[in-house]
Amino acid sequence: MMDEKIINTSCSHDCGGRCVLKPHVKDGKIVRFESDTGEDPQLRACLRGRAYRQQVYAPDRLQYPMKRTGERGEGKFARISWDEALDTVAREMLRIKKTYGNSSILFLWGGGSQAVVNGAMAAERMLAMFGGYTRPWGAASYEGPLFASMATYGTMNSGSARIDHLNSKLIIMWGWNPAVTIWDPNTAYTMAQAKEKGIRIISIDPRMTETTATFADEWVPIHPGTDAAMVIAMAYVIIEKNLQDQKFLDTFTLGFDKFKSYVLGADDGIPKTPQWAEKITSVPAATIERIAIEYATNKPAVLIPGWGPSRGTMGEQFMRAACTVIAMTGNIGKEGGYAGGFMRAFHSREMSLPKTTKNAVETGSAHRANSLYKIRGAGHPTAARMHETHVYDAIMKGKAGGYPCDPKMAYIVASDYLNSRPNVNAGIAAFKKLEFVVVHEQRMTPTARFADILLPVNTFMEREDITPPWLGSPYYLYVNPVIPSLYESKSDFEICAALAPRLGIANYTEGKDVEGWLRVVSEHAGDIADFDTFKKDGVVKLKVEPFVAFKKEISDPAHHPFNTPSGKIELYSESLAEWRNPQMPPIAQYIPASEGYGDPLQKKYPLQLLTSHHKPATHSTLEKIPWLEETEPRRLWLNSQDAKARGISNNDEIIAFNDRGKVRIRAYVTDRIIPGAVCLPHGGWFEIDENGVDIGGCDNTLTPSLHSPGGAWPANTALVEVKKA
Ligand SMILES: Nc1nc2c(c(=O)[nH]1)N[C@H]1C(S)=C(S)[C@@H](COP(=O)(O)OP(=O)(O)OC[C@H]3O[C@@H](n4cnc5c(=O)[nH]c(N)nc54)[C@H](O)[C@@H]3O)O[C@H]1N2
Ligand SMILES: Nc1nc2c(c(=O)[nH]1)N[C@H]1C(S)=C(S)[C@@H](COP(=O)(O)OP(=O)(O)OC[C@H]3O[C@@H](n4cnc5c(=O)[nH]c(N)nc54)[C@H](O)[C@@H]3O)O[C@H]1N2
Ligand SMILES: [Mo]
Repeated sequence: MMDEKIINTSCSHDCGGRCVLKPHVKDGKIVRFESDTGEDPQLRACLRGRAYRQQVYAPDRLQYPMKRTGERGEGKFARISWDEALDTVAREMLRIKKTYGNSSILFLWGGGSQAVVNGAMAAERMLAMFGGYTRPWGAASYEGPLFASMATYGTMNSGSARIDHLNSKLIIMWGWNPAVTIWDPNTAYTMAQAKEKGIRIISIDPRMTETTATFADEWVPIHPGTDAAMVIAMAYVIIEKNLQDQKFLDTFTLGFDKFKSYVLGADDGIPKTPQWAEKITSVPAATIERIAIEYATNKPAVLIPGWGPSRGTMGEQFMRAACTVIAMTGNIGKEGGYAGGFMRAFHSREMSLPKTTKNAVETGSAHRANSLYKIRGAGHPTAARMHETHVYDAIMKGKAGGYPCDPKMAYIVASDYLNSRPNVNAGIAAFKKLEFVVVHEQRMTPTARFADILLPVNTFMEREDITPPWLGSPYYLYVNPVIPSLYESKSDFEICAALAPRLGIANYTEGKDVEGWLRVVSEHAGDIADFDTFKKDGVVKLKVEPFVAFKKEISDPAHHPFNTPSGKIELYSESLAEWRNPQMPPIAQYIPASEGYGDPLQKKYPLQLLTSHHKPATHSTLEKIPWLEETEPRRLWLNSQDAKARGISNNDEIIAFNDRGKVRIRAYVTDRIIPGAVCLPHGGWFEIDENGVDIGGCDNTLTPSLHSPGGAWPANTALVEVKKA
């Protein structure tokens, strides 16, 4: 131990956490990890952080810059020097800019590094200074919840401190699996405390997750994509029994009467009874009725509407419906309640590099749709962007297809783009059409294989940065360098700083090194007392009151209106009414999704695909890490009835397929998933064999290029069939 050094640093991948890591270094090598041993609340690392040694020292770490030698995507590369790599990238970018204009440069970024300086932000800054770029819109994680939150509450700060759940009498987890997805480091600990305290916990999820198995008193399996119907039937029960908090509705909300007439069937002649919802959701009417009464009569109560059920092509309707039923019970702005929506808890600030240069490609660009602007406010997507799920179509068709630009090159940073975006085969075809692809990567991912120039990036063990928490928890983490950059790898910031002058950008760093930028960002946050102590300790834990969203709005409505056009919680939205889009009604409704329940395509592809986040990986980061794979190999969850009907046994090789692709993988035959649904956990690295079959097990080989009217992704909206391989 004597010659081991312990360094205070932190994890900055996009895995729902952001935790303290204390690597022990011996002879220049990381030999083991400790995590937070300090004061409460401890920010303890999960299995992924603790296995990080195998990521740092992965045998497929990219060691030096490379150029493509075979066909694009074939994976054949030759080693080149940094000078040759950067000169080539600069030459191609200058050529493309001159020939086609800046809008032809696609910036395809992801959450590989969720820190301030390194990752996507370093390149964003450089590309803005280069004259601009085209970026897609539509956040994979939460576009549906964000939209619903803005439409209903006018803010994304609609969460509560996790610890506040201990003040409630009932917790309903609706498509929420924090034992695996973390959702801020102390969530599972709080749920354990809630269970110990005897708080009743219900989980509504097509799968019996580890969260359900560990914490819930009751599991309610539901048919994926139909949740809005169950929520609306709960509203029916509450209205019928007159259990709604009418005073709350009258004081704080707009449009309950319009929602009520929909629920009672005044307009379409269909009362949204539990019996109506049972046929759609497969949840027994009696269960729906009982849970509705439990929720309306045990106060305060928490209903957590997860992002998983909202990550579908009707995603925002579930979230809008959930917020409506939450408002009906008056569980908003109160300790022990919960407002749902986006669910950011506003304890700490979001952090980013100062945006000194605007993206000129978007300057002056009209709002995508005036009505979307009204809902999304300052964060609205402009007409210069295409949705993430339409990028491949945009590459194929360009302006002639109605898109804002003719994409010619892709600059990819911190994203295994082809793997983590829907419809892999469409992506492969589109990428072959581009003139130039540059990728900053750590490992030989499926997207890296499609690069023309591949630039090796170091890990957060090899550089300096700051990591803000995932959803506004009260802390900040410092990333201290633990070992020197391995091989010839560089940080994203170093790469951009070396490339910028070649692109004619004179002042990329503004004379500041990384620490210099981090000092600026820390000061800007305003709640970090002393930068040097922060850097030394690796963590600042903020002493703040546990946040409860909308406390002020509820306790003092005269002075604190909601941030919506009407100043109320908008169960009915005039801005949405202006859309006149039956797929985006002004009140929450159950609307069947295409490739969802009831789609005639079910005759050909009867199984509903879920692509939930996977315990051993963070999307496609940390794939093929042996210690992690051992904890849970990626297999396709298949109910035993569906398996039997197809002659499939546990661990058999199967093919899951639809018109977009075929995936070969082993089956996990289990009653932990509702019949009629299958789950291929997100993130497997695709590998298309000579027969067109993905033998790498990538979920997105099967997902469609569709999004909801509000921009939600189709991650849990796809139909497939499964057969023995
Ligand atoms: N281990 C791990 N943790 C992660 C990540 C990771 O990749 N790996 N990624 C992080 C990131 S970036 C994000 S955005 C979050 C995502 O966090 P979530 O969106 O909460 O995660 P998911 O696993 O997609 O979905 C949560 C649950 O919703 C259920 N679900 C899916 N569809 C439906 C439905 O139609 N109805 C109902 N009732 N339930 C449904 C799934 O079965 C799953 O148990 O996780 C973060 N944490
Ligand atoms: N079907 C389906 N698809 C999904 C989801 C789903 O639930 N189902 N979830 C979606 C969600 S919520 C999200 S957030 C997205 C995530 O999508 P992405 O953000 O694209 O995430 P990854 O696929 O993990 O790719 C991140 C890459 O960054 C690399 N990397 C790590 N650190 C660094 C760094 O410092 N610099 C650089 N340059 N690279 C680095 C990693 O090696 C990895 O290859 O996926 C979405 N895709
Ligand atoms: Mo995400």
